[in-house]
Amino acid sequence: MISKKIEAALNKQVESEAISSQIYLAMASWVETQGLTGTCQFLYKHSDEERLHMLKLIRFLNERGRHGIVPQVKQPFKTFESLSAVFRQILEHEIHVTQEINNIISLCLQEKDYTTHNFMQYYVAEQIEEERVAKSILDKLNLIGDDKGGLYLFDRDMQNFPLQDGNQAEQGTKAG
Ligand code: OFO
Repeated sequence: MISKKIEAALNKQVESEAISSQIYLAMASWVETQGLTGTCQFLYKHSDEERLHMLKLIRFLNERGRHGIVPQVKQPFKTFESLSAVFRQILEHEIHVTQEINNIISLCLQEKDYTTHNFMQYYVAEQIEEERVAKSILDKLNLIGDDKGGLYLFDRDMQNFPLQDGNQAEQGTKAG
């Protein structure tokens, strides 16, 4: 069984993943209203992926004799300044989430909880990937600037942007 301290930290992370899912969902919805049908697909899928991150934590807590709590989440932003602003916000958000994951990792070491430490490696790898993806998309948008033709092609490519396999997260603790 994991300690109360680790339980609290993981439940805080459950909340953070729920917030991430809502943020991506709000972005997807706004982007869709702007006619960017490829980019909205990417963001809807990413919202689902964040939900799976949350679910994986809940299942792990329950399997380890504790209780995963479904949090109340406040409403995210409804509108955004621009597509670049969306991805700037995503990058900042993911850097913040990486810090949260790192804090859990150091708590695991403090508590000598090597099982949770091992489980959390999935999140460490995810954060490297998410920061990389956000940064590379932002770089592309910076290159495109105000070029409408470039934006059209960007949006078309985003439809098939490869995201991490959602099934991996769906497998509960097995992938951890
Ligand atoms: Fe859950 O990875 Fe983003 O926030």
